[in-house]
Amino acid sequence: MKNAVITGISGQDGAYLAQLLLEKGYRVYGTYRRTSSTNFWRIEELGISQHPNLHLVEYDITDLGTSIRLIEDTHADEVYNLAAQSFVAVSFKQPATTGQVTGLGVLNLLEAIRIVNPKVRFYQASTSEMFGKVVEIPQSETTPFYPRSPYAVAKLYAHWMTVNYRESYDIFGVSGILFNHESPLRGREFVTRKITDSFAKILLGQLDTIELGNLDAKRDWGYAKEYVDGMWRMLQADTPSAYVLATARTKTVRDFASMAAKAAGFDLVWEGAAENEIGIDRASGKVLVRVNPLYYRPAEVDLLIGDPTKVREELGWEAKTSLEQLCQMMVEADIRRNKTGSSF
Ligand code: NDP
Ligand code: GDR
Repeated sequence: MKNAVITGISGQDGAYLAQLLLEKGYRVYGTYRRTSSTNFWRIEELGISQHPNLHLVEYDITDLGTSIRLIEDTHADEVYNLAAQSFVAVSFKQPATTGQVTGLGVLNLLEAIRIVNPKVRFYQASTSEMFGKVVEIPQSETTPFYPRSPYAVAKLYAHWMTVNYRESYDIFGVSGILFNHESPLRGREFVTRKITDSFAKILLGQLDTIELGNLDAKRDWGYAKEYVDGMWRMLQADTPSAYVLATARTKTVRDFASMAAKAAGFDLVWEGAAENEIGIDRASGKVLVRVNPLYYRPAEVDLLIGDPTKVREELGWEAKTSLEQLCQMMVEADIRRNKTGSSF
């Protein structure tokens, strides 16, 4: 039985990856942070929180000693590093914390692997945010990086550290450059889930209007459950490398809002421009979406669209779920949860 460590099991990807690895017969050590109240709703919703092969381990990635003990105590074969301060907007408000967790934290794990067992296979959750400002379309493994937030800069440090530990110490370190991936388990602060949760609430009469920021940002959105399979495939490859996971399709935030509105039974018409733009329901004439510049970022990533050719050709991975299907799935889950008051 192989031992896998997943840092950040309380997050979206951690929950789906744990489910996948348990299905594959792994013993899984999932790390969580000590907090004043527990945060296991995702693994509970997936029905794996009591699985006999799932072990929850208290851990903070900013602590080197704990990182060393984590690798020692778990006898890890594979480590999937998903832990991060992952919200771009917050990284502008807490740049130093983001740097310590999302950037330097990864060095702690790499050092722990180097010291305890350099044979451990290591997955680093890199991100399309590292491409940042548009330099090339679509973005692939060879596109130059131009990070546009403290989060993206921290991730780039971690990305290059993973490369450096591979080249310096022969550690099997891979970086998955994953484009945005969403699901009913997405955190509510991210724009897709904010939108699907809000439309569910509007439908149920619990909310009047959604306030959003930049509606023109374009993202390549895929389904998180499929992306964690890509992570696993990267660690089973013959040689370590970096791979882009993406759908090769891009849509604006406005498009996603229209799609989610439709899934909730509304038909949005857009009026006005920039910070005065509103989305009106055609049937009722009510304003359901309003732009609030409060949600604008100091620097924005305007357009992301990935080229997943390498991962398809080398590892046989491709995105299957369409954005329409994903959006429908998220809206339905949020209607169900808000009906019973069990939305997280
Ligand atoms: P989430 O924000 O949902 O999960 C992040 C996880 O990291 C949580 O379990 C969180 O714990 C944990 N964490 C935060 N700080 C620390 C710390 N100091 N020590 C240990 N653990 C910590 O992110 P996702 O699941 O969406 O993403 C997983 C990873 O992939 C992240 O690294 C993210 O940056 C990256 N990524 C995500 C993409 C996406 O579209 N989802 C795309 C590309 C990369 P807690 O619950 O206690 O906060
Ligand atoms: P992102 O995701 O920054 O791409 O990072 P997010 O959903 O936060 O933003 C996507 C785009 O939507 C615009 N936007 C808003 N965003 C939020 N959160 N709230 C709003 O009200 C709003 N209105 C418009 C943003 O400006 C942005 O352009 C996610 C995270 O999961 C990262 O950890 C990961 O690395 C990248 O995806 C790939």
